[in-house]
Amino acid sequence: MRRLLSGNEAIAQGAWEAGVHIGVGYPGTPSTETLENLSKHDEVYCEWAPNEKVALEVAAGASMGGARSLVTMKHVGVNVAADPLMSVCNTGVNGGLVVLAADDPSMFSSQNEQDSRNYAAFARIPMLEPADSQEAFDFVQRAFEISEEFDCPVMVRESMRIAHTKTLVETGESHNDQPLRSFEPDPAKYVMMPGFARQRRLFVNDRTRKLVEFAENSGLNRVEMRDTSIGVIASGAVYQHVREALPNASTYKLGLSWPFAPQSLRAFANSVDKLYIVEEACDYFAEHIHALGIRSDAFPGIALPEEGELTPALIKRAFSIAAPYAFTAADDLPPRPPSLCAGCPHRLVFVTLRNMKAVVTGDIGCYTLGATPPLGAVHSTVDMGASLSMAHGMELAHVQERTNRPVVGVIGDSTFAHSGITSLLGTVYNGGSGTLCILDNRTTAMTGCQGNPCNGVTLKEQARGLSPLDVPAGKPLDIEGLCKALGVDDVVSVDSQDLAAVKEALKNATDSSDTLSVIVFHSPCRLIDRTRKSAPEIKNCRACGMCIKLGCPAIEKGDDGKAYIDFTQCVGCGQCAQVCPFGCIESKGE
Ligand SMILES: Cc1ncc(C[n+]2csc(CCOP(=O)(O)OP(=O)(O)O)c2C)c(N)n1
Repeated sequence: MRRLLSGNEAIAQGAWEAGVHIGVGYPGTPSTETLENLSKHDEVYCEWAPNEKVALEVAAGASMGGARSLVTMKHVGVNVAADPLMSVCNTGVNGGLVVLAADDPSMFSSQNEQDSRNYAAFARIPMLEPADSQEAFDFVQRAFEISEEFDCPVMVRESMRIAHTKTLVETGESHNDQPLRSFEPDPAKYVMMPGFARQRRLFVNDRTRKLVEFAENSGLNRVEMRDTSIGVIASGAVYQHVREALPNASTYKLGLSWPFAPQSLRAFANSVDKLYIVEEACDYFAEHIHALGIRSDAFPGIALPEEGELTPALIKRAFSIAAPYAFTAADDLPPRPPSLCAGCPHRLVFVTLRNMKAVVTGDIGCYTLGATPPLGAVHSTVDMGASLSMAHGMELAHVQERTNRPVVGVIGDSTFAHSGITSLLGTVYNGGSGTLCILDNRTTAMTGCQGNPCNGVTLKEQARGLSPLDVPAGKPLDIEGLCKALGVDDVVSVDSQDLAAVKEALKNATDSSDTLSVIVFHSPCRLIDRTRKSAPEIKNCRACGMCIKLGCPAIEKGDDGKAYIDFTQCVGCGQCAQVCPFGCIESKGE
């Protein structure tokens, strides 16, 4: 059947047709929809893990037990999963184990730009890199076969352009009902203590030699000879851009980004006059191909940028071909910086922290937007879970005493479950004090409102239509109970839509600077709780600007300096009525 599928949909379809038994991952753009699509199939058990390390370990266990397993994550998730990855590449697999790493060149939705291909070379496991949805579908099936044939996990790498672009795919019709492989205990293979690990290291070296032989004839790389004056090596979406920019050039399209096939690369290099390597945001191919003794030529035109996504226009410029258009936004478009949604339950916490002049170590989620004007309340965002441990580090550097500003760590519920728990434990263990805020909006909002341990809704339940608001009582994590169990004495719960309560809780916590306080702010994300109240009315506005400083997209400042409500965006949350010092904003209630 021919279908129009995104790369993520195609990977889910391919995995299903390959008879995958288990899908596990942690959400992260651009990988998220893969597992969401796979979870719709009754034959496949899927779950969100609290983080990528756990996801990979669950998949590794399932694979060891004989199940074909797919584990999905975004590129930074591979950092979190790197510890098990580097050892599972030694143990090898039983059922096929495929790791999807979704990269985000240009950082459309990420805190850094890194290339997961380096991980495949580092771990010495094959990496397949599709250039369209058909290949995404085909390659994931090949990946399971290669994993089982060579006894190793296999990575599939997609960039955002492949993950989210829809192209035609010839799919099969049916789930391949793979039997579970039998499980035989094998400590020498799976118990990685030094004596066994050394033996497995030899196995990995031997496997690497076999994989290089395989690379030469796998059919995953494709040589396309056209005009031999120019030869280009490229992969993934960049290959498509090369075809568009240089339709007559010969191409060596890498579908297997590790290991390389030295003989066929050399043969291609020798068959063209000039050899160019075109890749985005890193020199991965160049470094490896040059290391094989294959030289490439410098671009005749303007060098390719060292960061960000490539486009056909940029590639044309590198070859001194006039590019008729460039994908840049027109200069006269009004800027539209990201902001928290109207009614977002995170907003009043940041307004209060800003007004208190707190030093805030932030984290990754919608609430990172607490850093943007007019809130401007967040001073760091590094990686998931860092807020709490960095607040402890600030304490060790005596920032509060030296600046006379309270230091506050702020983390979301999903991020707390991901890696905040151990950070908090570290602070408790080492006798730290300070103030930590957990913003529980009942969901993993940033990546599309997935379930997580704090709301308790599972991926399979969500696939059946359950909302994070409908979870049966008792199943969600008791965040306050957990914090107390970790040893935090001062734990309070606050409604984050109640400004007076938010202020009081933050004042109490930061006043007692020698105590460790955790404030758990509760109120559901507006994307899962869609109830709207009538927009409030503004009467006799004095143009003080206090409500404008909320940064709510539903409030505008008119030319007269007064505030106006955009009724199409307002959800009637009442936050603006609470900050108006003159009582000019009247909530209309239900
Ligand atoms: C290691 C890692 N995995 C995944 C992501 C993608 N990601 C960004 S924010 C986020 C979760 C945010 O959820 P939560 O902490 O509940 O905050 P909310 O967005 O709901 O405010 C995720 C999964 C990431 N940035 N880093």
